[in-house]
Amino acid sequence: MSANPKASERVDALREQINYHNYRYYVIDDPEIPDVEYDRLMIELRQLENDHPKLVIASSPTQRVGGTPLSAFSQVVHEQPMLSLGNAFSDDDVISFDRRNHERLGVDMIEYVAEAKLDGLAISLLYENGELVRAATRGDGATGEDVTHNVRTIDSIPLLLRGAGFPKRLEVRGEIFMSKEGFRKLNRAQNDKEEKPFANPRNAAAGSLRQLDPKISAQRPLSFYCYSTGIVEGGKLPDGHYQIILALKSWGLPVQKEMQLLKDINACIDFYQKILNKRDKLPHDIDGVVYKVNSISQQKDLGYISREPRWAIAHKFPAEEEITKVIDIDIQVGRTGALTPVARLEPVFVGGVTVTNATLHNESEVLRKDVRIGDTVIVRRAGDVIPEVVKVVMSQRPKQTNVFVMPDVCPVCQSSVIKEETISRCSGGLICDAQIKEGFKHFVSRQAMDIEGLGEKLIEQLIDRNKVQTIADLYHLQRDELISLERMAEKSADNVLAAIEKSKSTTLPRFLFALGIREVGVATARGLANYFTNLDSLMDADSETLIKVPDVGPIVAKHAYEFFRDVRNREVIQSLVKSGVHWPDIEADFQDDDLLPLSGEIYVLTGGLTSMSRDVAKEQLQALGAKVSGSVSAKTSVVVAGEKAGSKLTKAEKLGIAVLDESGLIALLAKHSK
Ligand code: D41
Repeated sequence: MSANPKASERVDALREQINYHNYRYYVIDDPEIPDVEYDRLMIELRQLENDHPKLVIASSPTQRVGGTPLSAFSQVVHEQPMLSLGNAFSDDDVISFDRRNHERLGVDMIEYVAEAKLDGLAISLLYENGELVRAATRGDGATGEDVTHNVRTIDSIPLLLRGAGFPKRLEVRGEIFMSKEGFRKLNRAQNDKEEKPFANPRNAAAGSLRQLDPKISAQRPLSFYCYSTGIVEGGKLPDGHYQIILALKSWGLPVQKEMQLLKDINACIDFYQKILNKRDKLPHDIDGVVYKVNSISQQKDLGYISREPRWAIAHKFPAEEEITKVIDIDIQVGRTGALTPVARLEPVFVGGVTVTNATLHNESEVLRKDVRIGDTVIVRRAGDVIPEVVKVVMSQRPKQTNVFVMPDVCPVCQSSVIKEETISRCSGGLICDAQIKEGFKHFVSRQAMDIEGLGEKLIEQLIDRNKVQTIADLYHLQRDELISLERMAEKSADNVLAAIEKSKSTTLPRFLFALGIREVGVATARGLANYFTNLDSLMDADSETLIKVPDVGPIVAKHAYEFFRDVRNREVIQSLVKSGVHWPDIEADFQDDDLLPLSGEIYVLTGGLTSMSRDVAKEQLQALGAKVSGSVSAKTSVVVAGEKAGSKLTKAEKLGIAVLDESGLIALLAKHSK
């Protein structure tokens, strides 16, 4: 008894359109309409449902966030147990898995599906007549918790399946996870609210799913990919895991991109390498690759053993976090005198390498984490990053331990230590051996003078035996002085001398970088070189002039200015030049694309500006080195949103991209228009 047939028709049409656009967005990753248009559809639907409450149904896209918070989760007994996965830790384990399958099946060829193993939580979604009726966690595999109210808030999970042909009762299984970006954003928000941050995306996803109040879950950036099925009644699925996944996708369920049908186990191992190489670049954490026998009849023949299917295995990646013990806490002195506490660890295999040290960053970090000698700690090494201590396992702390204290004198030269905010710095300067050694290492490094063969050990010997005092002395080294050193054959001595000779022919940016002026990295060195074009004008520049260099602020200007006022530094430079270190002249050139203040940034302009035309804004941004693009993507650095900014702004907010309003733009242009 629909009071208003017109409204009812429109409501149906809107729901259909919204579901269709969700599918385009979340499943096939090819949105057809801008976000504002989508928002308009949702607003219209909400309005109509408000005006005609009788038309509201549970599967309406407006009904994702349900009523009142629960007081507890109810239990769900899985009609079909949710199995777990056996693990393989090496190629050999994988090959044995394949051999066992061949033996049991008695076939020549076995096709596998390989898919990235998402690091989230396994979930079961039950669809009845195409409608999501229940979502449950895996729990112990036999019994889980009913989290329907929270799962409904995950936008990528369809409340209604698309099309026809799906079984009347269909249980879809998959993984709920949080993207790395979503995790960072959530933790920033936790931080702003002075609430405890989550340790990793997996914990954040778990915590979000276990909220009793769906309004909170709804604000958490959760995602979902499906990877298998459970109950299937009143319909049939294809005889192939891959084909089933494609069918699920056609019904509107999201499927990950990192999934392939492969002809044999060798192709699986290749796939593993490929995924391992892109692990860091993926938008979400994964902890391995899963291989599954594709044929469902072969899966049935292979069967299960102790709740693990014989037809599937997880090929694990090296763990990025491991547990080990802190043997000692050392203090390292850097080139600029900064003292860095470093944990000496019992060797542990993590992230694919054996780790014996992990940085503790600075005093306040050590105290915040309360790391002590003797502690058991979690160390993390992800990708190429330096290993770090994540946290202490407090329950394993031995009885007698001491709180870490930062020394008040430099452990190398005994000069006093000065605190600058979080950084403790040795005041020894040129009398501190550690700083001198680090300065030499920096001078010879690849991006600086690039002197090959002059390694750490050699530098230490040269300094300890007084063969060199300053970097300029490197250019006066004699062949017999080098040969007299430990482990220095004549041939290597000649190679080192040749490398030193070769380094004399350099460039001004390299030379400036090599000097090791505080805060002057490769890019700043290039900026200084291009601005002043020759060393003399730079050495004589005052702070006001230095600040005019793109990318140079008051701090860098101060460091550079002070560096060149120091007579000792001027002497070293003079001596280097006298020894023959030289570089070609630089032509004044401010157009070098890498040097401009907004180089490498991608701006998008949207909405109307009142103080200038969009074209002028575009020109000015380009003049500062920015690229100006017409569409927002994950690569966009900043969106400038004028009046009535629409879908681009919405998208920027969704992607967590920085947004500037008109006054922000004006301030930005003013700041760089020196
Ligand atoms: O990505 C995953 N985390 C993932 C987990 C996956 N891609 N496939 C999986 N397949 C299964 C079987 C073979 C049992 C259907 C799984 C899991 N299981 C699983 N996740 C947690 C326990 C088991």
